[in-house]
Formats: sequence, C-alpha cells, structure tokens
Amino acid sequence: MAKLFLGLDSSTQSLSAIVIDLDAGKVIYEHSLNFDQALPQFKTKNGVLPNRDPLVKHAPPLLWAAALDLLFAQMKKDKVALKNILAISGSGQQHGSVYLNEKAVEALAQLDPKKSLVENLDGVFARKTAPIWMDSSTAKECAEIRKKLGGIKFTASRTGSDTFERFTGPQIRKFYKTDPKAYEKTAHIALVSSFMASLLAGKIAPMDFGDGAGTNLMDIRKHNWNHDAVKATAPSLIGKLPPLADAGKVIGPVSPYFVQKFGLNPEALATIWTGDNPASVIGLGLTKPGQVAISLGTSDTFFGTMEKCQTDENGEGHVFGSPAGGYLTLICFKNGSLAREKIREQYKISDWKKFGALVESTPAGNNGGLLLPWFEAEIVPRVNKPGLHRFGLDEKNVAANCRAVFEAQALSMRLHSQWMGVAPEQIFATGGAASNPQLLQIIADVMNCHVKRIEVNKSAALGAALTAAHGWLTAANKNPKWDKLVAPFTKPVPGSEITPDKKAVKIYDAMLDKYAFCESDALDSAN
Ligand code: XUL
Repeated sequence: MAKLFLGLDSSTQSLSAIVIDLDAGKVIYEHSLNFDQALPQFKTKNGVLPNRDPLVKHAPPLLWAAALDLLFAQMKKDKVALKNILAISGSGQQHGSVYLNEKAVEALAQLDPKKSLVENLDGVFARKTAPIWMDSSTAKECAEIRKKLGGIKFTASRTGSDTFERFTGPQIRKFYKTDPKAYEKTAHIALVSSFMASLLAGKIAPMDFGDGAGTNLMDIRKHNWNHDAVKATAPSLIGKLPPLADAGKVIGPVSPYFVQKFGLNPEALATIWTGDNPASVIGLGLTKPGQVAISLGTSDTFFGTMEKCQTDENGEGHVFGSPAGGYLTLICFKNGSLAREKIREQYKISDWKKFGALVESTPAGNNGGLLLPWFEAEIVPRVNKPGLHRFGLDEKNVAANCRAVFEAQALSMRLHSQWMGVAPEQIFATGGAASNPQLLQIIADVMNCHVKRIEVNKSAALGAALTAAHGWLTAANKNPKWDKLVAPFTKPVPGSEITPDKKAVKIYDAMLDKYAFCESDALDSAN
C-alpha cells in the first residue's frame, strides 16, 4: 500500500490540497478551491468580507469549514486513494483568529456526517467573523501592548516580533475592548491553522510554535505563552488559549465525520497545523539552520532558518518557530516585482530579455549609482511616503537604472537580514522573477553565495504534507530526518546554479555601507 500524506493550505483566497506518495518521492495530486468562486454565498471578495472601514479585513470562518467539505468531496470525485492517506497536516494564513464559545468542544466531538460542517458548527462561534492578516485596524492596541512590554526591542526579543496590526494579540485586545461581552463568552481562541486542525481532529487543536509566534503572545525562546504579553493583551486570556506544540504532532485519529462521509481511513492521523510561511519553509526545502530561500513575486520574501533565536531590535523582521526545529525568519519587501516591472514600463523595455541585456551592459556597482525603488510604501525598511530616490544616478541612463533596481533590492536584502547573524551557504530562489538570471547573479554576488532555482508549486501545502509525513513517522518511532524527507520533493532546477563572481562580491561588500547611508538619508524624507 502506498504511503500517502495529505497537506492542506487554507490561505486568504483558496484552500489547496497536495497528496504525496512518500516512498515514490512524488506529488500525486493537487487541487485548489477558490473561495469566491466555489462558495459565493459567503459574499467574500478575494476571500475577504467587504467592510466600510478599509483598515478592517475579516473573513467568515464557516467559509473555511465549507471549503473543507467541498475539497474532500472533490478528492473523492477525483478518485484520490483517500483510504491510503496515513496522516494529514496543514497550514493557514497566519495571524487570523477564530472565536469559539463553550459549545464548541461538544460540537467538534460529535460532527454528524449526515450534515455539512457548516450545519454542525451552528451556534459555536462567539464572534461571527475572523480578523485576518490583512487587517490593520489595531494600531492603538499595538502601541498599548508594546508600551506594557517595554518598547519595540523588548517586545521583539520576547515574542519574536514587534507588535503588528495583523498579529493575533493586538486583534484579541481590540475585540476585548470593543465587544467585552462577546469576548467573555469566548471559551477558545483558535488561529486559522488550529481551527482547521480542530475540524479534522474533532477536538480543540493545539497551536504550533510557528503560527503561535505570529500572535505576539508566545515566548519565542521558551515556546510557552508569555505571561506579560498575555496579561498586556486582555484579561482571562490564558484560559482561552490552547496548548502549544510541534507542527505535525499527532492530535489523534481523524474525526469519524471524514471517515464516514468521504472514506478516509479510520486510522488516519490528524496532526497539528502550522502557518503558511513556516510550512512554505519546509516546502522550499529549508530544514537546517543557515539556509535561505527568496521568493521573488509581487513582493519579495526572504526566508531564513536559524539555530539560535536572534530577534530584530529594529522590529522589522519576524521570528517564528520552524516545523523542523530551530527558528525561521520572514522579511517581506513590498517593492519586489512591483518595482522591477515599474522600471521596465517607465523605460519602455519590451521584455525581460532586453532588460537583462541592459543590466549586463553595465558594470557591477553601477559606477556608484544607486536607486531606492519605493514605488509603494515599503515594509522593510518602513517607508510611509512612497517615492524614488536616486544617488549619483542619471535618470536618463536606461541601462544604469535597470541595474540599479536589481542592486538596490539585493543590497536591501543583505542589509536587513544582517540581524540574523547567519551567512547563508546557498540560496534557493523561487517565484516568477527567479527565471531572471541577471537578478539571480546580482543576488549571488551581493550575498556572496551560490543561488539555485527551485520550482515548487504550492510550497505551503507541500510543506504541510511533508510535516504530516514527519509526524506520522515520529509517532511510529521511525526517527525521521527532515533533510532526507524533503530532498526528493525540493530538487533545484538542473543546471540553475549561479556562482558568485569574486570581483563583484568585493565591489558589493564595499557598496553596502554607502547603500545604508543613502537609505537612512532617504528615510528622513520618506516617513
Ligand atoms: C505573515 C503574513 C502573511 C500571511 C499570508 O506574517 O501575514 O504572509 O501569512 O497568508
């Protein structure tokens, strides 16, 4: 019998499934279900409920439950060998929170397969909607919690991140302040990840150290709820939080609901879920400390793993627990492909090949010219007033401007990941812009390490499937090794390795200080 594992990813706009065959080292099934299209009755747009206040972004948790039913029905229809699935794990959009009342435990334990999940969950919510990661309506609560914890540096060193509007703690505080009665009726607070795991397990699921670190409530070093942070957030909160544990740890057999309704094996294990970023880190093959992956999409995201917990005293980076042990960081640069495309449009360059040729026609270091391409307000570094800043760079010099946007992005990545204290040995590059060899060469030269391209589809769902496999093997005392487990699923594109150019490395080493000066200068007028 093939050893199959299911990974689910409950993201902002969709629920995705990946089934892996562990011994064959292959993904054998994948499917994505778009919330707006498949479940229009929930009236979401891109997975979010309309709201008059542009800062408020909520979603209905019942939508996610309904999607779980639909996705299993689809897998059954697609003749996935559901009987052979040994364990299930998953990932959720981070930070989003679900508020359950005292009826939830019984309802979860008695899920009736004759009814839908939505019907089964009737009356279990203390709050109808769930604030999600896109919500930025809690600036006040962030300031209040940060102040009680002693400022940015201490908040970050205790909880892994400064307080952020989207993080769960500030969201809980806002709920407590604006609707204290409903807060009081809340018996259990779940994350998107632990809510979905609770449905599969038929009981309240623990949160994992990865997603738990996205709450501003978990002690990032001790891996338990931080007393001061919990107290600073809302009264009687500790009793509403579940225990914390490793992602992939077995919660129990899957609820009979899924066995009877969809034909899952009664012995299939429901395991603890994690956040989509920690799961992606596994799906991108980062299981050892000192590894880095860069996802080059609309925004650029830098993922790095660390053995020891370092936190960013400037409060820009986040530290989460990694499902493979140790820590991971996530640094999001908003002006990624967004900025690259804007420069291409501005200079009317017809395609990326021509853009690349222009970059190659200019020397590393751009004869000292620098560009800060903040077309949109930037997250790292924090820029509130968008704008372009040129230093020693002629706006009319097309080729130099093309090189300048790539160099600035790579230098910014190096500068703003220094706090990790990790010099990566190699970087995996993924996402649309990873097919641009000139960009990858500049990243290799600035970071002074080899860069390899990796093409992983649905990295979060894949990471979740691998986490399920790891959890199952651990429960069977098979002592699984993470690197061996992920290797067949995360192979780099053959021949894609880019080696740093020694001369260029020296030039960029010297340029980093100048970049930092220019950035700090520009920040004075950008905030
Ligand atoms: C991470 C974050 C987003 C969501 C996306 O801090 O808010 O990446 O996890 O689903």
